[in-house]
Amino acid sequence: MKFIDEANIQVLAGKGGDGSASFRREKYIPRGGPDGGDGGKGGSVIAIADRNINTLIDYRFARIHRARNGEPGRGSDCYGKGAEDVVLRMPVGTLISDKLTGEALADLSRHGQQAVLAQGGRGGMGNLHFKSSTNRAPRQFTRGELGEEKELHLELKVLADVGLLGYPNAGKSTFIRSVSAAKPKVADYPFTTLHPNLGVVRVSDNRSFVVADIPGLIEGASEGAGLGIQFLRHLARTELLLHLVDAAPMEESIDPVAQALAIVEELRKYDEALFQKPRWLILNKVDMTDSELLAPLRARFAEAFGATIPIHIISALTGEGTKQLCYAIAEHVEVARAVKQAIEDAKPVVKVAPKVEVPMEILEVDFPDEDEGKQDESE
Ligand SMILES: Nc1nc2c(ncn2[C@@H]2O[C@H](COP(=O)(O)OP(=O)(O)OP(=O)(O)O)[C@@H](O)[C@H]2O)c(=O)[nH]1
Ligand SMILES: [Mg+2]
Repeated sequence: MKFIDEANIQVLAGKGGDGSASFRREKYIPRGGPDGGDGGKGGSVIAIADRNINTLIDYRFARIHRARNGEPGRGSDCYGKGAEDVVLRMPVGTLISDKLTGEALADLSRHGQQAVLAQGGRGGMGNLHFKSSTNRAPRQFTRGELGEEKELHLELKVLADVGLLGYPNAGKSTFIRSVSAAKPKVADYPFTTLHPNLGVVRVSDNRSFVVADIPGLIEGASEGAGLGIQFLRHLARTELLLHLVDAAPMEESIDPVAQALAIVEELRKYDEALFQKPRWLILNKVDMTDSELLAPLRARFAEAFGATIPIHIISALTGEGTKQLCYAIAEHVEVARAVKQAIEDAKPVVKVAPKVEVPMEILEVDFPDEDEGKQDESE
C-alpha cells in the first residue's frame, strides 16, 4: 500500500567564480591600476511548493539536479556572470530531509513557499576590491566558494480527500476504477480488496481530489470480524466519507438499510471523530435495481439516516450518475480545503535564521612583472 510517495535526489549547487587579480595594461599606460573583477555567484538549487503538482513521481526519474558555476572575474573590470538558480517544483506537503543525517530541512506546507536546498557558492573578490589608499596595487583576490551538495530524501503523505466505506461487494473498487486511473481488483466475492488503494479523480483541469478505497467492513468489524477495522485509520484525514451501498443485493434476505446502519455502528465504535465526519450515502448498482423499488428504498434510507443526509444514486459499472457525484464531491472538497488553508494561513510564519557567512581566505598572486612588484613595495 502506497500512502507515502517518496524520492531520493541529489542537489549540487554551482561554485562561485574566482575573483581575478589583474592590472590594467594599455599601450600607453604601462602601470595601470588593478582591474580584476569579482567572480559571479554559483547557482543555487531551490524548491518551491506548487499546488498544481500532486506527486513526487517526476523526481523518481530525474534524480540529479545541478546548478551551474558562476563565471570567473576577468581583467578590465569585468565581473563574472552569476549562474541562474535551478528551481524544483514540488507538491504542497513535501517534507525534505538530509538523506545522510536524517535532519529535516524543509516542510513545504503552503503554495509558493520556497526553500534553498543547496546554496550556490559566493563569487570570489577580484583585486579591484582590495584597492585602497594604502594598497594601490593589490595582488590579493579570493576564490569562489564551493556550492553545497546534498543527498535529499523527499516524502509526501498522499492524503485522501474522500474515503470509501461499505460492505464487501458494494462496488467500492468498481467506483474508483470508473472515476480514476486506479485499477484495483474487482470481483464478485467479498474481501476482494485486501489493502487500501488511492485514486486521483480529475473532474477538469486543476480540479481533482483523491479517493481512498479500503477493504470492506462487516458487522462486528470492531471486534475483528472480516478484515477488521484497522484500515479505517486511513480515512482519518479525509474531508468526506462515501458510504457505498449495494442497492440490489443478490440475496433477497439482505436488507440494505439494516446492513448500512450496522456499518455506521462499527464506524461509531471505532472513532467518534470519524463518525462525525460529513458522510454521504451512495446507492450503487442502480442498473440492477427495479426502478419502481428505487423511490421507496431511498425513502427508507432517508428515514433511517435522517432526512439531511445527502443520497446519490449511481451505477459504478455503467457510470450512470458518477459524473454528477464527482462534481458534487469536488465542490465539497474545495470548500473544505479552503477552510483548512485559511486556518493554515492564520498561523504565524516561522522565520529561518540567516546563514552565518564564513569569511573568505584572501590569496595573493605573484606577478612576474618586476615593475608592478616594485610599485607595490614602494607603497
Ligand atoms: N451491476 C452492477 N454490478 C456492480 C456495480 N458495481 C460493482 N458491481 C459488481 O459488484 C461486485 C463487487 O464489486 P467490487 O468493486 O469488487 O466491490 P468492493 O466494494 O470493492 O468489494 P470488496 O473489495 O470485497 O470490499 C463485482 O462483481 C462488480 O462487477 C454496479 O454498479 N452495477
Ligand atoms: Mg474492493
